[in-house]
Amino acid sequence: IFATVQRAPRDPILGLTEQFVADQREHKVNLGVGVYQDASGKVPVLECVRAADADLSAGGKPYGYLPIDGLAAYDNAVADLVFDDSVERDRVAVVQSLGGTGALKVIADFLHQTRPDAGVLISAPSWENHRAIFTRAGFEVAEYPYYDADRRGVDVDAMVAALQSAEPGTVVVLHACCHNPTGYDLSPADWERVLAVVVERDLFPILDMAYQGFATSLEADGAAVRAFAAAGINGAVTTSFSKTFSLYGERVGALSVVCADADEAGRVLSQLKIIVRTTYSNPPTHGAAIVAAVLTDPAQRAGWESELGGMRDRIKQMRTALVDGLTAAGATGWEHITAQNGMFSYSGLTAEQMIALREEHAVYGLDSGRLCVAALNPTNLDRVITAIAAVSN
Ligand code: PLP
Ligand code: TYF
Repeated sequence: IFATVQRAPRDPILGLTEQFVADQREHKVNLGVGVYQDASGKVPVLECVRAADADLSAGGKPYGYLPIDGLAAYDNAVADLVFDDSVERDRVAVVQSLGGTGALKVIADFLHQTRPDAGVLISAPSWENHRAIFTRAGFEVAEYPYYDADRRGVDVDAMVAALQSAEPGTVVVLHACCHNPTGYDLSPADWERVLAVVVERDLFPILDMAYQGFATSLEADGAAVRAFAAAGINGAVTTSFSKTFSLYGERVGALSVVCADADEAGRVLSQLKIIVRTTYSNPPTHGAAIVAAVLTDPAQRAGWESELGGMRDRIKQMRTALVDGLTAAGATGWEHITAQNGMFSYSGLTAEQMIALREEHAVYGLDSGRLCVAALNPTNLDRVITAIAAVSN
């Protein structure tokens, strides 16, 4: 029956990790996949997570099914974190999701059910899974201009012009902060322009928020989301706690859909629940229980903010150290690396140079030039500097 099934290409990012694992060279460095590692090269277990996990285990609660839309305490805590008081809670339909990816899948299916003819726009470039998820849900996916390689930044004029000419109802996927893959974010003034054109053209924004707190602070990184909500715009927010709680494999995320009023939110939630029920029935218990416990306990929440700040500061230190090291090695023109936010850096290296990094120096990054600077540490930094200096001279 499966004789005609063709072999699918590997995920470009996760496939690279497979290649990295198979590499026998001792000093190999993986700057491919977006996973934060601490100064000793380990994926951290946050103290707040360790404490909440211990409390949960000691409580000996059984692992029953959660409701279809997830743990109520979790959904409420997420709504508070994401929106604060920018919108009435009863206007927002929230479902716990399987990471940020799961939230994107649920909103993609829901939008395709309700507005199958809408177009979907993602940034050029974007996280590859954005295109894949919306294509698989049945949409035509196109791009709006975003990254300007010559100016090393965002071409916001071109972006706004593209949104200006989009059909009303077009779904626009925006990166709320820490753009993946480039690291270049919109400024507050840029966001105002984007918000204005979303209102004017009646577009449906999805703010994908996978890195809240990795750029500046929880508060500042969430400002665009709160501004959209406060402007009364119907839209969605997809939250991931994979990175911000270092809970990658627990699959903790949420979808929040901002509706016109409480009645509409109730109707939307009822449809989202059908999608969940027919896809995976209900979400897993443990990760969401941990996040809910931390977010709702003031001391634990303060502890989380401080640990999140620690991850953010360490990434910024590594960016600075990388630029300083490259400059000291005689390579010039790397300052853009410290102007970027989050875990990723569009280095500006060409595909050829990235292949040379991999083949000659065992330093793994994406062919697009994207490096995960959150995987740099004092031990691998010099190797990476030497390798980049070598391929860029
Ligand atoms: N959205 C963006 C922009 C991402 O970079 C990621 C990265 O993993 C996700 C969503 C998905 O996150 P998760 O691993 O929680 O599914
Ligand atoms: O961009 C990244 O590296 C992260 C991790 O299919 C990731 O977002 C990469 C690919 C993928 C799922 C997660």
